[in-house]
Amino acid sequence: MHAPRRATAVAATLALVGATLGAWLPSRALPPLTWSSAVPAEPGRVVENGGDAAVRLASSAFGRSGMLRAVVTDPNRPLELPLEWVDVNPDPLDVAYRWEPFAGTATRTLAGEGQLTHGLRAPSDAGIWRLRLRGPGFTQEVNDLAVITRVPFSEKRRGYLNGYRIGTYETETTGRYDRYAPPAGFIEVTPENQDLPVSEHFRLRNFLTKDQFGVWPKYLALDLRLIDKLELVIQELNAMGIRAEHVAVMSGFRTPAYNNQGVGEGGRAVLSRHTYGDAGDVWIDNDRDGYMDDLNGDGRRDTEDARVILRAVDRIERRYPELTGGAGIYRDNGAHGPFIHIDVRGNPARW
Ligand SMILES: [Ca+2]
Ligand SMILES: [Ca+2]
Repeated sequence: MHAPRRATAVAATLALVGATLGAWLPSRALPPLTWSSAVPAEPGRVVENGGDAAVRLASSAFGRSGMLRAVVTDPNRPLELPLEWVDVNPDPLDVAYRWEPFAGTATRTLAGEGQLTHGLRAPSDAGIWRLRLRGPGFTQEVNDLAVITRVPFSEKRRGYLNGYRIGTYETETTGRYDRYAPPAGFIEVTPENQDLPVSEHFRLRNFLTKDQFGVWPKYLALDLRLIDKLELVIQELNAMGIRAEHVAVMSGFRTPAYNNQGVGEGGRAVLSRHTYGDAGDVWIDNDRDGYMDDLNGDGRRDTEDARVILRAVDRIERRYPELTGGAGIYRDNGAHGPFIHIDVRGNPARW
């Protein structure tokens, strides 16, 4: 009898909090708290994880594909995570949060904590983190999604970041703010975190530049919209009746230093989307033999199979225009098999 009235009261409180905070925070700084009040309150419990959770992430946290397992942001930035309360008991006014480092992340300082009502703020250090919430009668770690904070671009000196060679972006001194501006930061990849899943099918190390094999840590620009798009392509292929379980990534992020080695001779562009971490050269490789699979079932493994992937890309871009980008098909050249380049540059391009 009382539940509906209580839910209304909570919604009203939240609206009030939102209005108050809106006066001094950027409008996008508030975590979009949403409530599902179906489950009755159960006071006094300690929740670690699993089905007894007090709070969960709404499906929008996992991308269009629902398959993302990480978000990438920068230290100290306001962070939106769509938290969804599974009951009306924890009043967000009383919920505190802190960041728990994992996957080898070392904390040099207190990395950030606060009250949820002030909005989430990303950890003050670069690394890999989990959100931990504590309220009256419960504590809970949000394990479904890793929060990755980047090392600021400004820490790159003379083409190197912490001993790792990155090179120079052509646009570093031009003051560009569009999609060809240098990335704001790089993900630090270590032996301990290289296997971190960024989505159901992909890990950090899949997108590293293929050089400096003995140098650690490595650095990576990675736009998770690319990962979301690749996951959607996998889903779309399976919906088309084409089995797609494993995607081989021949080339993901390419540092400008590495990319520029191929400018001219192999037709690489100076402002390649690979240097921004939003492009992948991939093929479907369910049998993991390092070569494109026969997707169209004609007994051959060639560019026609890459065209099958392109059809899935076209369908995804029609459905999600915000993931629009380039797609280009490349043939076997002896050094590599056929593959497709996919990116999320924002405008359609085909070659
Ligand atoms: Ca294969
Ligand atoms: Ca074929």
